[in-house]
Amino acid sequence: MKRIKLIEVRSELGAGTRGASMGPDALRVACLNKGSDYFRRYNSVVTQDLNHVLFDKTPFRLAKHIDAIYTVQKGIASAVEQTLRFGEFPLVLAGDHSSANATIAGIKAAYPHKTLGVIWIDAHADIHSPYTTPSGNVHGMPLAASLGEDNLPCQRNQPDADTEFFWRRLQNLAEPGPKLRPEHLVYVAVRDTEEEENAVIERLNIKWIKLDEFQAKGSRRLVREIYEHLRYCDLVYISFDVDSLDSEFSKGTGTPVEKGLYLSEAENLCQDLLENDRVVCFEMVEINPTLDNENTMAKNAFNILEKATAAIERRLRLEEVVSR
Ligand code: 4U7
Ligand code: MN
Ligand code: MN
Ligand code: MN
Repeated sequence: MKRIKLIEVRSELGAGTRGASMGPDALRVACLNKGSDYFRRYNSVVTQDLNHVLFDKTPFRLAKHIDAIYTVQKGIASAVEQTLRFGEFPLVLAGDHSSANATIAGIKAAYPHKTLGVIWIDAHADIHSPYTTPSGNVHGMPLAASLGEDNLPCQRNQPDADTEFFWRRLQNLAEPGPKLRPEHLVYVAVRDTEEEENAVIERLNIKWIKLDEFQAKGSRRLVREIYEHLRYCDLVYISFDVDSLDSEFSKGTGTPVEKGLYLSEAENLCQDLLENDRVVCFEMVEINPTLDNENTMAKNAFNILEKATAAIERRLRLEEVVSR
C-alpha cells in the first residue's frame, strides 16, 4: 500500500442524538488548534450525506432513516473499495457507527476472496437488528448487518415489510451474503449491552475482551492474543467508537459509558494493533461536538488518531523498503 487516504463521512442518520455529523469537522478543528498539518498531509474524499432527511419524520420506527442510510452506505462502501483498489489505506472518519457495515462491505468488495477479521473497540456491541432493537437507532446494528444476523431467537419487535426490505439491502450491501463470520470478530472494551445482544454473542461464541482483562494483561499481550484469535484472517479492519473511552474523556459522544478505556490505554491499544501488517483499514466514529465542552472529545480523539496514523505510516514505509 502506498499511502493513507481519509474518507470523511458526515452522516449522523444512525445516531439517536443530533450532532455527530460534525465529528470529522471537530477533528479538523482539534488538528488546527494543535498546529498539526494532519488534514493537509492526507487527501480526503467526502462521501454523500443525506442529513436533510432528519427534518422529515421517518416511517421506519425500528430502523430510523434506514432508506437514506442505505444510500449513504453505498457511498461509503464504494469509497472504501476504490481506495483499496488504488493501493491506498482507507482511514474512515465517520459520524455515526452505522458506517461500519459499509466499510466492511467495501473491504470485501475490494478483496472478495480474502477472509476479513474485525476488531471492534466500543462500549457497545452494536449487534442489534430491527427485530431486537430497543431504540430503532441503526448505529446499534452494523455488526448484525455484516454478520447477516437477525437474532430471531430473541425477537421482540416485528418490523414492517419496508423496514425488512432495507434491512436485507444493508445485509447484502456490495455483494450478497454475510461479509463477516462470528469467529473473526473480537470485541474490546464492550461493557454496555442488552440481554438480546448477550444472547447472540453467546450463541455465536464471539470473542469478548473485557476491560479488566485488558488492564490486567496489558496492551501488548492482549494484542498478541487478539491476532492469535484472528490467525486465519488474511485482512483485519479496526473500528474505534470513541465511547469505548471512559465517560470522563468522552462527554462529546451520544452514548458515553463509565468504566471505559483511559486515553493512554486507547492510544497504546490502537498503536499496537496497527503495527500488524494485515490491517487494511481503520475507522473512528461518533464524536459529537454539540454535546461537548471546548471540543475536548475531538482533542482526545485526535491524539489517538495521530498515534494510530503514525503506526500505519511506519508500516507503509517498511513495506516500501521491502518491496524495493
Ligand atoms: B454505538 C443501544 F439500547 N444498544 O441499540 C441501541 F443502548 O454506535 C446503544 O455503539 C447503541 O454508539 C449504541 O440503541 C451504538 C442502546
Ligand atoms: Mn458503536
Ligand atoms: Mn458505542
Ligand atoms: Mn457510540
